Amino acid sequence: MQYQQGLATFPPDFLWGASTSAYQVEGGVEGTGKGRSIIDALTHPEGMADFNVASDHYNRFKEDVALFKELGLKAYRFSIAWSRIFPDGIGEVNPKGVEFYRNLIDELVKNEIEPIITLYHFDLPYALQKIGGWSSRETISAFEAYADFLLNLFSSKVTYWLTINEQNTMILHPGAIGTDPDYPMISKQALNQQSHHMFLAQAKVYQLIHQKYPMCKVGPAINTTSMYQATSRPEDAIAAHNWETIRCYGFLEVAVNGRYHPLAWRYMVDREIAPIITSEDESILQAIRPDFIAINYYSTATIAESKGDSSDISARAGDQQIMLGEPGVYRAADNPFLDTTPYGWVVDPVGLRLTLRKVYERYNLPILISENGMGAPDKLETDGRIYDFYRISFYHEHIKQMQLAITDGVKLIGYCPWSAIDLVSTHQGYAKRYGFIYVNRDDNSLKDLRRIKKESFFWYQNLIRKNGDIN
Ligand code: BGP
Repeated sequence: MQYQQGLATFPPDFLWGASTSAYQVEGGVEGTGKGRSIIDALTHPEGMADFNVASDHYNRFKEDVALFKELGLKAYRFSIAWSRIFPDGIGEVNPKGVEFYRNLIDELVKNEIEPIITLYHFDLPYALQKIGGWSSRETISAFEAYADFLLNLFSSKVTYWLTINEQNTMILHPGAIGTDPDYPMISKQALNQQSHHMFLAQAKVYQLIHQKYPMCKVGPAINTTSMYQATSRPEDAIAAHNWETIRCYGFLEVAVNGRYHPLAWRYMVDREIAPIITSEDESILQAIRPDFIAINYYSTATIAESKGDSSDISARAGDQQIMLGEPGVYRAADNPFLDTTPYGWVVDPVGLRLTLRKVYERYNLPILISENGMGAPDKLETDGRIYDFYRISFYHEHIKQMQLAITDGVKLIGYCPWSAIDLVSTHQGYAKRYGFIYVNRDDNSLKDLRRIKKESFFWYQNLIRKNGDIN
């Protein structure tokens, strides 16, 4: 739709922010009282950064927050490392961990940056994994106790709480991110059972927040996108709808409305991979809705009808954004109208507008974009600068589409691009950078970990100053 009366402007309290996650940015793994997480147990290919030092944010958070302030951030979305608080996932507390997050939050508040906390971003405590991880219902109560502990400490300073980052990525692509030590030996039914337990844990935290901490707001953070049909053949449209439902709305529907999406459920039952659900579970899921929805949006995908055999599975390497196909469900296709990043992720700003419309019309809840960004092998030039104009153009186009989505009627409350500062990618090392702030290290050497503002830093700073007035 084209608008005759001009575009809506971003609301005055719009949360211009940026994101990170604990294990990808903090470091501080040894000598800090932190327990091991499943991420600490991963092995890394030779020559690729591990997460031990990451961007050393654990030791340099004050300097980083000062840079966030200079950038003009109104919000900073970060995650708390569960095993930094409870080294064993439950029970004894690590006081140094509490102190670290208390200091970080105080520093943010002092600088008038709204802290947005993700409770759990891929890094389950290893001690819980040893007793079954998300396959065990014990993890549900451990998560609730962990959330209660943090809310008790920080609810007066932190309004926005995200429960679980990208549950759909953990369930559908556990191999890519390394979030399930049993993969590939784990069945799809077991993964869906884990997912069900995550939904329950999340619903318990919604309830906890609404009953005990009513000044706070809570929401899920699902990786959400739109699937295009490869041609106007109706069969392609069905395939695109199949995969969009199974990958995105199958998760959002439970997280928001507390019910399994009928198509996603049928897909699981047919393949004998559905979770076991009790009637008590159903009432827990249905008891309460979140206050807002956070979405992580990077790319769209294009989908054709399945041929029903193994030729549906693409030979390329898949990950959370690169679809592979599934016989009887969908086949991945290329989109001749869209470019990709150097890492093969489709760049589609208009798809963001479409996705925002779809999420809002379905759920009628405020939306926070909790991730969106472009991974690229940025280069520090001899003049000491990083000319990431491709990232500026990526953000420019996406923000234009956000403004259109707001004009369409979507209630968008904030934008937290990935990432505030360079950090370690989930599975592609340090060369794949996302930050507004460059960190002087690479996969093979920690160098001096110096912080350097990229061109995109100055661009975003100016954009925030003008409250997103892009034209
Ligand atoms: C999301 C994750 C993030 C982040 C981002 C970029 O799926 O929530 O943790 O890393 O993707 O992905 P990557 O690091 O794989 O490039």
